Amino acid sequence: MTEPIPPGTDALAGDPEVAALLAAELDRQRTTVQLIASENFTSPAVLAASASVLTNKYSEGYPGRRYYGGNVYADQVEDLARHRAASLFGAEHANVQPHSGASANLAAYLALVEPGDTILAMRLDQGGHLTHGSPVSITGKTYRFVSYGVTPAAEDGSGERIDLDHVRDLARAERPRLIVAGTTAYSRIIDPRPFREIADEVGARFMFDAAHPAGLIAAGVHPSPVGVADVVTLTTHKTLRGPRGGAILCREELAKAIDGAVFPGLQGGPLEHVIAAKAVAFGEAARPEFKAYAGQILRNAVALAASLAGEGFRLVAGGTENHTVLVDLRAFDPELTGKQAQEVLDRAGITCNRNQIPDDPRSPFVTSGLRLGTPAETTAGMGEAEMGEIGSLIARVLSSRDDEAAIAEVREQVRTLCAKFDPYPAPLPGAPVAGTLGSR
Ligand code: DSN
Repeated sequence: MTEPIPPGTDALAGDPEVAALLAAELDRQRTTVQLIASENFTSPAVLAASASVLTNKYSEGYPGRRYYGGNVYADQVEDLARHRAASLFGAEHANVQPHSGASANLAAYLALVEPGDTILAMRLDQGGHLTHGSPVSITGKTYRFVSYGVTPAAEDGSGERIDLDHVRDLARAERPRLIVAGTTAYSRIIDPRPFREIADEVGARFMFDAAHPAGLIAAGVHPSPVGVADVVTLTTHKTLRGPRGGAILCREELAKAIDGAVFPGLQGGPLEHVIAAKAVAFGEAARPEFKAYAGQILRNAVALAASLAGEGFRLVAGGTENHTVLVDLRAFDPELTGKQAQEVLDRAGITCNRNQIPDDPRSPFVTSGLRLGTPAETTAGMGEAEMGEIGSLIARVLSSRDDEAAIAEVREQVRTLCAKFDPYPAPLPGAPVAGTLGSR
């Protein structure tokens, strides 16, 4: 029989190789700046739930209708998670089993359309997602996607907004069965209502992929698509600050189709330990502090955008209204690719990802842009002043990318900054001993 592991013990002492890697990753997260727009620092409570004994349990089916015995507590955990999700977002029904945002999107398609049907969604290089019909995704191979994009760039920053005229024209011409709104690299608010009107006009269903703004929506700082769209898919680990995973919200009339699409349509056993962590995150997001947190995410994004613009970077869509800043590197340095920028920033302790900008002449692997986001460092306690400093550090690194001394100097400045904003100042339950592999 295995002994229960008390919180706070070094549970991985018997596996020093994995323990050292996890300690090094914890150290990386604490000593470098995290600007990946789709990442966050979960609470210790979320970490504890996702590292719980529910990982041992098979629970195929849904609460009260499982294919395995012993689900008395798994049922209660999943019920709690789906009730909290529905209440947080004001939805009639929630499915909390999708393993990821991609699984949630696939399940929604499975529930709403047939293979070969036409779906209208945003193109990847315009800010959409792989699961919005990219030819390399199973979505693009299974359904007939037609893509919309953004308006042309404008000098005054008023361009690069979702082109609703194009959405309407395409919908009228192509008569899709489903219209998808939602993005992974778009820095402006997405109003779900015009999409609803267009969908109604052409007799299509409307799905909103809220993977990125889910936390902003929960906090009321982004318009809610719940009750406007037929189905809302989301991830729990981005602005929502929960464990890695997905969820789907819908009206009661679609509940059976959505549930059946997730299981048995697409997935087998749900990850009940992750569902427990989702329940914790939904509970945390319902608190007043979360609303304040979400407001700070937005203010920090505006401050980061202003700092970067002041350093000579062109911002896609002229700035930001959400957690994301999309940078077109070409005005700063026409030779600098997103890939080079990401790599040199990594060496300076600034973590972000390269991203295509609308109509990018470079490939998705190289790109001309960087995507930055503020959810993680806002969790760590950074504010507008720190965002200003980070914008200047980014400019310094990118303008001295062959100067190792300058990069090392920024690395030290980043280390000093991060020491003041530690996302995990207290020891984590069961955390391995830090430092075994040394610091980056
Ligand atoms: N990987 C997610 C993101 O970074 O936005 C999308 O799948």
